Amino acid sequence: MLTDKQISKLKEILGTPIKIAIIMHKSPDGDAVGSSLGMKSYLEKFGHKVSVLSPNAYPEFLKWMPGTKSVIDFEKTATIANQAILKAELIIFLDFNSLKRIGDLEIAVKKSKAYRLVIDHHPQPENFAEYAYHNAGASSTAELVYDFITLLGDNKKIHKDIANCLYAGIMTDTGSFRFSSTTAHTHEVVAELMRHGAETAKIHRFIDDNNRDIRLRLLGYAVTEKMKILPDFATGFITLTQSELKRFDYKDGDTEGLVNEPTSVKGIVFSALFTELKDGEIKISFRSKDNFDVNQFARNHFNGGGHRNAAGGKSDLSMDETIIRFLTLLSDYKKELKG
Ligand SMILES: [Mn+2]
Repeated sequence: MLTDKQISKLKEILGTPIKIAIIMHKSPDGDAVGSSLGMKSYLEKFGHKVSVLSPNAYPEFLKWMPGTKSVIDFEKTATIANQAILKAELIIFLDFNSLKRIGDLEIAVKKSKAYRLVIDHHPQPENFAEYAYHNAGASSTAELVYDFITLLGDNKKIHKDIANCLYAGIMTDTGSFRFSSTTAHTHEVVAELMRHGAETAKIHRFIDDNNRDIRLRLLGYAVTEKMKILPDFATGFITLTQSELKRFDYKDGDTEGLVNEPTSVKGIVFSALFTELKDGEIKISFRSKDNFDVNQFARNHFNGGGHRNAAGGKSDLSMDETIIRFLTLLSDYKKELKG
């Protein structure tokens, strides 16, 4: 959390127009993009020159957000991205807590002499910014960006564009207010965002009802043909190989939310989605209910991390080997899973 002294200093830094770089994590999700573009709209009200940087592309269903066209994709334009970082007087890191999550953008960040502010809600933060507004109990980074703007005394400056972006971040990170991370405060923030013009029904439509039909067929295939339910371990999982993804014309973001499906089966508390990337690496998403800690599970066994009930990891083994390893681990965790 920020001390009063730090808040005054941040107000002083932001007191005159400066150059600011906002950095999102790799494969940014709704919270990362919503927080970043909401923050950009807010800061631009004060005449700051704000660049938003992403390590790689982000899904089509988030491209309705105001400011989306200005996002600099490091994978496409590395030089422009690096220049934006080196010119910045303040770098803001949103929705991650380890520089590992920004790939090679880290190189320019390490060279930069700028002030650094991180706003995030992931557990076990690394210490890489002198200003850290961190709360692992927050539903989303977007909720924290709202709190941060309030902390600076600028609540009244929130307008429709900011409200829409922050609402999208909160809504996507809470699974539309279903996950246990959703608090009374989350709903209070959302109420405030609505008062400031957030167009909630429209945003749900943009995000939820924006499928290509082939995407829906991929999800149907994954659930019908590929989902395994293991009642003895209160676990469900889905695997998708490259050739299966290709068959359904896979685009970034197409499997968003799929990992939640097994947890909708009665009695299932742990779910995993294994996706084979183009380079053969297996990307894994984990979800859980109640006390089963997937952040710890991902950290311990799959080189990843995240939140207690939502985390990610990876495996360099083949898909089959990865699944054998996963099933072996399930036996070790049987007591916890069934407890
Ligand atoms: Mn988040």
